[in-house]
Formats: sequence, structure tokens, C-alpha cells
Amino acid sequence: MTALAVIALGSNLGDRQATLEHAVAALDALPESSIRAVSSWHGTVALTLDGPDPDKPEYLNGVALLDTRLDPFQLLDGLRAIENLHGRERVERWGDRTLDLDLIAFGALEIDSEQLQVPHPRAHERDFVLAPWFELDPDAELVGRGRIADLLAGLRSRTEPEEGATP
Ligand code: A4P
Ligand code: MG
Repeated sequence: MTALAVIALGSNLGDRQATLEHAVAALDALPESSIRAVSSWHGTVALTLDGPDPDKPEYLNGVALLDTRLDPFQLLDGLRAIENLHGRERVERWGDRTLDLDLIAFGALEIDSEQLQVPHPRAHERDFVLAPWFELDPDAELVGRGRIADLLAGLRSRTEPEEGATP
């Protein structure tokens, strides 16, 4: 059975755009998988465990939709292999990285194992995931969280000054 996987890509070190484009080609080359669509690349402020940090190198983020016959664990192994090809070193959690590939959703499946949580547990609160996904599929829903259009609107109403408010 073919499933639609939503994959978030991020990079904040090196030639970010080249890395992301190679990663898209590598995703398309995974066994029994093909890219359906890729968003534009969005420049975003690095989110660290202490919150947004504009002094860290800026991220480029995007989302790819992948049709795949792999199971989610095989796909996760594929994502890790592609990250490693790009010299990803795991130094600190949420630290700077050449390439991060996260599995955001896998059809309507829900998985909660030590190795893999799907939908990604932090996707619903991340503009840098939801905005590029929305670009590709404005009607998409994040299982258990609702329409991504509503999630994005909620995030933005919390971060943008209210209309009429003095700056
Ligand atoms: N894992 C479990 N579920 C998943 C999933 N759905 N997709 C496990 C991918 N991996 C999943 O990930 C740690 C472990 O999570 C993996 O071994 C896998 O088995 P990691 O990639 O080694 O470490 P990480 O990415 O540093 O940690 P984490 O918690 O996944 O971080 P996030 O949530 O991915 O955040 N700021 C901006 N602006 N843009 C970004 O893209 N990304 C992060 C990373 C932080 N700040 C950012 C961005
Ligand atoms: Mg990650």
C-alpha cells in the first residue's frame, strides 16, 4: 500500500540550499518512494531549547510530500541515512545542523514508540513546519490536532501584535 509521508527538512550550517536540494533528490531515490511535491525554502530564526535565538545561524526550512511503500520505521532509517550522508553530527539536542529530516506525518497513522512518534510531537506548534506544508496542501490535517490552516492562524495570532495595537 502506498502512503503519503510529510517530511520536514531543515538546515542552518553550510550551503543550506544545496544540502536541502540534495536531500530532496535522495528522498526521491529511496526504495519504493517518489517525491510528490516540495515547498519553497523559508528562512527562519533558530529555535533552541531556550526559545528563538536570532544570534544563531538562520535556518532554511521546507516540507516535502513523499509517496512511499516503505513502512514508517524503514522510512525513518532512510531519513537517518540521508542525514548522515550530509555529515550531520549530533552534538546537542536542537543544536545547529547541516541537515535535519523529521517525519511529520505518515498517512493517518499514529505511532508512539521510543524510536518514532508520528505525528511529530512538536509539529503543531512550529510555523517553520506548518507554513511550508500549507503551501503544498492548504486543506491538510495533522492527525489529532486539526487543520493546519487553523493551527497556523492560532500560532500567528499569538505572535503578531493585535490590530490597532501601538507598536
Ligand atoms: N524521532 C522520534 N520521532 C521522530 C520523527 N517523527 N521524525 C527520534 C524524526 N525523528 C523522530 O532526533 C532525535 C530522535 O528522535 C531520533 O533518533 C529519532 O529516533 P534527532 O534528529 O537526532 O535530534 P534533534 O533533531 O536535535 O532533536 P529533536 O527533538 O527531534 O528536535 P526537533 O524537534 O527536530 O527540532 N529551528 C528552526 N528555525 N528550524 C528547525 O528546523 N529544528 C530543530 C530540531 C530545532 N530548532 C529549529 C529547527
Ligand atoms: Mg530531528
